[in-house]
Amino acid sequence: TRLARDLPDALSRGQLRLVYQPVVGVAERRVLGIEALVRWDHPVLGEVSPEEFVPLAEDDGLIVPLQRWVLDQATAELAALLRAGRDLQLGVNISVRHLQSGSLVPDVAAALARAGLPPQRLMLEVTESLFIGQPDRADGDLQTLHDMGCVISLDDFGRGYSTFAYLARLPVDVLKMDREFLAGLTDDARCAALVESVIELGNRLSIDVVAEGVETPGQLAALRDLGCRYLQGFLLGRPTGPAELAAVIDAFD
Ligand code: G
Ligand code: G
Ligand code: MN
Ligand code: NA
Repeated sequence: TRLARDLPDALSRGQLRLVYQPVVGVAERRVLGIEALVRWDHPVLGEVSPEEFVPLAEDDGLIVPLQRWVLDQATAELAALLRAGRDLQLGVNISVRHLQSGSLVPDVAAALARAGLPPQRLMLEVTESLFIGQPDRADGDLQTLHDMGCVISLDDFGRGYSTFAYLARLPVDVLKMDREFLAGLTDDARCAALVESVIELGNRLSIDVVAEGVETPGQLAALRDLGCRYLQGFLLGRPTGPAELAAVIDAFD
């Protein structure tokens, strides 16, 4: 396909960029973190979603250089925000292929060193679907990253399966509750009970829970009432380029 053909040059031609979506603390009433989301501005096709090109990169052996670029770019942009006086954590989505390649640990260490960031500033977002199958070296590398001080989050929690087994097996600090949970939150008691259970699970395991996909004031109020402390979604802030990000962050203060 055209996308697969053009992808190898996208990096070298500077066609990739990052946007950032805020994560808001309910008690803190401010932006505590930002999640980096990659975009490809294709010269002919326009903006291409990572849902389309990340799988292509994974099949074509391009995912490691792509993820390295994401790590380097995002840590550099976070360092600039910290220098400008903001206090934030950075979330980066990780590909299991990068983890399995064995180079994620040195690539993360290099990005942090280059940007002059402590590992505690970096949250690595892994998707549970990545771990379907036998425990392997990826588990060990994730543990190493956790031991280094990086924050590990389980992304899209609840969408796949065997989620509880991952919690037993992996060093998870943060659960990002899949936005599917919010669909019926305000009008379906069973849905509210499910969300409450995930928050309770996090409390019992000392794992922070972030609700993803918060779109309405009603959802926000319901989540707050259920004790959810961290929120992300279009209501709190859309993914934004680095130029406008500081204004988005400051608008909460
Ligand atoms: O930002 P958007 O909603 O278009 O993201 C679509 C999907 O792409 C999400 O599942 C998101 O986690 C994933 N994604 C966004 N940025 C990255 C990235 O830098 N690396 C990887 N591996 N996935 C990403
Ligand atoms: O899989 P992951 O959680 O990384 O996916 C992030 C994607 O979710 C981003 O591409 C972002 O555009 C999308 N997203 C973020 N907030 C919302 C929201 O409130 N509603 C919907 N539908 N999508 C969202
Ligand atoms: Mn994510
Ligand atoms: Na998610």
